[in-house]
Amino acid sequence: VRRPGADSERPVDQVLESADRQGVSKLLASHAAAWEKRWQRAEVVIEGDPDAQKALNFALYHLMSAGESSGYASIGARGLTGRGYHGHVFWDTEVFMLPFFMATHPPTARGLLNYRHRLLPAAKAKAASLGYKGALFPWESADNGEERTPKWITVTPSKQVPLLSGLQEQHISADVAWAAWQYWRWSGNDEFLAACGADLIIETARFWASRATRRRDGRLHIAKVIGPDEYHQTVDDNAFTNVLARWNLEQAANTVEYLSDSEASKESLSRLGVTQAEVRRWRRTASGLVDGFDPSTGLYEQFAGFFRLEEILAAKMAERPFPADLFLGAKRTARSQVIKQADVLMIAHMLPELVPLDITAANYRYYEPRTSHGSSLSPAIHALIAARIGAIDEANAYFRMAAAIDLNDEMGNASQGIHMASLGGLWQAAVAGFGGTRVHDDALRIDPHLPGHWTRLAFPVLFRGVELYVDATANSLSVTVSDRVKIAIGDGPATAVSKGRHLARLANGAWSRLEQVVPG
Ligand code: IFM
Repeated sequence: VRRPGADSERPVDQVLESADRQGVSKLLASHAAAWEKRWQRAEVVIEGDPDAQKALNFALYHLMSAGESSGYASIGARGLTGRGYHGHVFWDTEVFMLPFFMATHPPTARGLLNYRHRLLPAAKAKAASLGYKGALFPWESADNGEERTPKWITVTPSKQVPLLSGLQEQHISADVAWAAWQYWRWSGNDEFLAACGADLIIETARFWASRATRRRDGRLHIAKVIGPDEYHQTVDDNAFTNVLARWNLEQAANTVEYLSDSEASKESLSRLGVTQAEVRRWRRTASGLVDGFDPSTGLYEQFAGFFRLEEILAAKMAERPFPADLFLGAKRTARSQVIKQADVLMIAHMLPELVPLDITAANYRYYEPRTSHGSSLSPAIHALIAARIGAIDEANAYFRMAAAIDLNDEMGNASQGIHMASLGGLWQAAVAGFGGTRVHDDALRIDPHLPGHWTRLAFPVLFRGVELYVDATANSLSVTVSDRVKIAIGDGPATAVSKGRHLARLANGAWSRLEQVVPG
């Protein structure tokens, strides 16, 4: 696909001539100035832990290098650094990397979402080819949005096994919808919702509405999927998939209601052909979907039948991370409770408002020892969740594990390129985990929990067009804001603060109110 008006359409010699005219020192100076500007809007400062600082610098450098805002390209699983996965785009981009861009460089986040929006026709064609409505994004996406997951994987020269992710890892559709919704919440940009976000959220909801089937128990089920944990395939009612699908359906209905209130946005609803009957169906489907949650234990069952599998604890098998399927064999692994990566915990990560802290902690305690971290996507999410539930030493150990994936070639495959999702996850572990930032309604909540040896954690974020600089120590929190914005500290209420610097202190485990110390 050619990007209209892009440099790639200008003859190469014209581009070179223009570069030549400017000369090396001018080009270098503008390059350095551009980097300086981006770095200032993103740099995470960690004092007291040079290794963590290095890991964040490494992550930010690669994230910024790989992202661009045209909407014609996205970011492959290995960024621009290697041939692994042939440059294909996975949920890694929307769930692991995009949050970094939303908070530091919204045009890139918007470009990544525009890429999915541009490829909606192919996602609709994929859903239709399987007999469903709406949009099913490809598990592995490239330039034209067709499914690029290989159908077979070669294990030995004489042995090939089918690769089912392209058919079954359907949570990708909800992941894209989640990213669109997150972008809207962070930016508050209604134009985006009307022009792009609504299409992504509604077409994916249409897929789930046609995908769920009613069984004799009267409930709705989603059969034959692969959740984030790829060791278990062709499973029914993966909790992550079902909860995200339910959330996707509800957000589609909420989006329609929100847009119906504004004359300007009604056009997008008529473009999408949404009817009130359809909205009612989304809500009915959402409330009929099973989710595997047992209120008596607080646990989500990862999928139907998971609790009956052989109980093998990855934590007792070997030092993690390790590929459990290579140790146990794929078949035995599939019959066991050993999992590859955060799966149920991804619900708590992506939808924290639906999973209270005690439930998050119960699921962390259950699934963490069963997780081998055979995927690079897993350790950073464990760092983030552990930080959120106050298990700071574990969070710190997981942060280090995530940092080592590329800097120590922990998985032994860095020659195929670096692991972009893990790098986006590291930023999230620092800013959303230890920094405790997340959107809460129309406010930004900040609830820092620093590892004992971190003497300072500071970072900028952009929320609803307002620049914030968060600067935390073990017992103080300074927030400088460029304009009026709503903030909540710890578990306190949201309050609007005006331009300037504000300070809160932690005493006896509770944050004081934010006091303005420097007016704007
Ligand atoms: O998207 C991931 C998946 O979750 C685990 N296997 C590798 C993919 C690409 O990074």
